[in-house]
Amino acid sequence: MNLQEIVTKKYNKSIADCSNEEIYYSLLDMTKEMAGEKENNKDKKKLYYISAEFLIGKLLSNNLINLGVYDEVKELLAANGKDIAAIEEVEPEPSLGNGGLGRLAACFLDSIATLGLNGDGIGLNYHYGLFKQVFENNLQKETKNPWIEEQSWLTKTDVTYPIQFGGFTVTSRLYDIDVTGYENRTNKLHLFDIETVDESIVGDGIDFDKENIQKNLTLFLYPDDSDDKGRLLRVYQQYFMVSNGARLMLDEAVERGCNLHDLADYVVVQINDTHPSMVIPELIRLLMERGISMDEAISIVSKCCAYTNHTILAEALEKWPISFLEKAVPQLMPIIYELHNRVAAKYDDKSVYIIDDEKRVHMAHMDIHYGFSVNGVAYLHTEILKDSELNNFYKIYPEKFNNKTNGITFRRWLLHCNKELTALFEELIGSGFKKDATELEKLAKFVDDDAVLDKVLAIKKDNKIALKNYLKATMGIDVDENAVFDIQVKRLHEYKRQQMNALYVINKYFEIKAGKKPARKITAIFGAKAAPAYVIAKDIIHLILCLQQLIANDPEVSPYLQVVMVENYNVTWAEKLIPAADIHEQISLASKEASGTSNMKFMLNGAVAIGTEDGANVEMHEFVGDDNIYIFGESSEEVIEHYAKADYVSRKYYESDPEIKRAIDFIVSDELKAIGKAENLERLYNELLNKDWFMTLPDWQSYRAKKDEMLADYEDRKAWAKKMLINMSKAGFFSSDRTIEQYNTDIWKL
Ligand code: 26Q
Repeated sequence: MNLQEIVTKKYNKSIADCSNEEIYYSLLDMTKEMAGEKENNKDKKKLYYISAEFLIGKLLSNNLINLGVYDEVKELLAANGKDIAAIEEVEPEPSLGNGGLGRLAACFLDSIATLGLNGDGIGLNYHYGLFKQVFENNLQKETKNPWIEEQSWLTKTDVTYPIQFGGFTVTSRLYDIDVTGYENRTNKLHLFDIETVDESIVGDGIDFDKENIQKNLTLFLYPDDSDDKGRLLRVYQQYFMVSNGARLMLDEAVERGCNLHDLADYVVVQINDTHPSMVIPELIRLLMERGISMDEAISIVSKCCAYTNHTILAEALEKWPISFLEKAVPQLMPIIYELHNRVAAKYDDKSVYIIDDEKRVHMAHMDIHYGFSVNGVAYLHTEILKDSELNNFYKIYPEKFNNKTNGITFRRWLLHCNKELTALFEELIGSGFKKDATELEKLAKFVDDDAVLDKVLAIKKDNKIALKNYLKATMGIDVDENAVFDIQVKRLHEYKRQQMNALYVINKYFEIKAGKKPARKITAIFGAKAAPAYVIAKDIIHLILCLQQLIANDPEVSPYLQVVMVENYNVTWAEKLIPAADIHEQISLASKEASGTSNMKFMLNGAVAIGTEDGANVEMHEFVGDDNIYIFGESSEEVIEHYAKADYVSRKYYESDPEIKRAIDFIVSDELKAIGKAENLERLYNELLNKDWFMTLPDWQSYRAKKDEMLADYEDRKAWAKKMLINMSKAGFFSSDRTIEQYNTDIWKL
């Protein structure tokens, strides 16, 4: 049915008479119907990308683009007096992920379908996505973030499984979301749920009874931290996900003719960090239940499972106490003991054991021993895994280790979010880049074409104006499109060093006060959620919000400097912010950011990076050369050495550098305390002065100098436009289509 037919059937109205909501629900039906017609799941071998997070974002426009009907729908709506952008606003964002890892999973599903590969996602149907962030008195508050309405992208299936936990059993229910490929097949995102979840146990905030598993199992996506009760619930969630996933894989394989002994010819499982690692013992258990010996089951599963590591932060490597697993999933423990014993019998080195002396199960160790592939997510990250973090494993299994540098889907991060730039590319190099992103290299031949450079600058300006209007409409904030938009958006974490950017702002504030005015107004834009229990991260947000208020109210400074922290940064915000950026901040402490993916999105949209040699920045730097990216700071080797020697003392930098001292002292100044809370500001001040675990101060002067150089270069508009064009022309490598092709060639072999 076409849109008019659906609208007539559903509401018995004309399109013109419908509300935006009615149009949205009708488009939802239309899209689902079109996606369903493209379904195509006949190949023998199938990939399951299993992940606790899929940060899919709004789906309407993306699906319309992928199904090839976006322009048609937009024109039809316009002819009936409707604006597609207003209809997009109606869709709630499914925020089923924390950040990079979850968004990566969503980009990968898009590319898997676009490349026509037989691969589905498996995850959980969280009723509340990542908490909604609200600012109150310059502090972050968290509220629940529902996204499931009466009509949504979810399709209820008749697949249900009994899932056993220690002492009780729950009944699952599978819901599917269509994953439309760009002009190709439709795959599925399988999200498991239980019917007894009770949304009424949550008040306005995000607190709830963590012990009633029947009522809370899939209620919330975990923000990346929690107390012990929360951690136990997380184990229940993880097992629920993998047990359902494993049953689905086996059932589907059998349906395709598999006899289970040859499972590895039918199934490959990509384990997205350690959150789904229990899929390994669960698959073994289920195979044994179906009559296969333990030896053989272990051997089969080891040929099916591949593991991706997304972090080297020690605190993020999951280690579950045996007591948790005994309580939640006792049936897995005999298998985990057996997997451990086989390792212990073979190797003396306790650092590669699955169970440690403190009776904790190291999930990553299980993945590495009993999976056939281990990959990092950028060149540098994989090298660090091999050389240090996982070196003891690399020595045992060199052949398992491989790199898969992350990528992003250009459908969402160019075609959808930057239509004007997409149109310019098409005019210049044709539309081949939509299917083969490396064709963007053809843009390089226009670096000396003034007319093209002018167009690139004009499009950037238009996008800045669009962001200006959106900021005004949503937050009541005025920005000036002639300012340089310097943007840092990502989760708030000390290693990502938003605090360093804030110290730059403070220093600029002092310079302006002293009469040293920048050539052009600088608008420093931040967007970040802090984990609810991450105290220092919340203090950094507080500092940024206090600076925003202080500077806005200072007529001496505000013509030259502005701070904007957007509330509730999410995928929807990213789609507005990234096309409008002049400068993007990728300033993590070298060695700590596994890859980063916003760096790729900004690059593709013609922003220029200031960054450390970290994560995928290293590869970006190689592609664009020294003149088109601003690199500063200590190298990952130097940083790793500081940690090894434990020789970093932040106070030394504070005492020997008057600029640093002035900036840090300002955090606890009377001016800021008059706006903010002394307790938070003092805690942050003390942290920087006495600890600074992520080494902000040693990199600060080189950061300041590099950013000043960058801002000066920005004034040569033509030279800057060239940098933009070169960045865009080199972004093709960072398409997730390339990443997925590499996963398939090296790991999945579909
Ligand atoms: C841990 C324990 C309990 C609950 C939650 C978690 C948890 C949740 C999310 C731990 C980690 C995450 C997310 C990690 C993540 O997003 N990592 C990022 O992955 C990106 C994709 O590979 C990289 O680009 C980033 O560099 C990396 O930080």
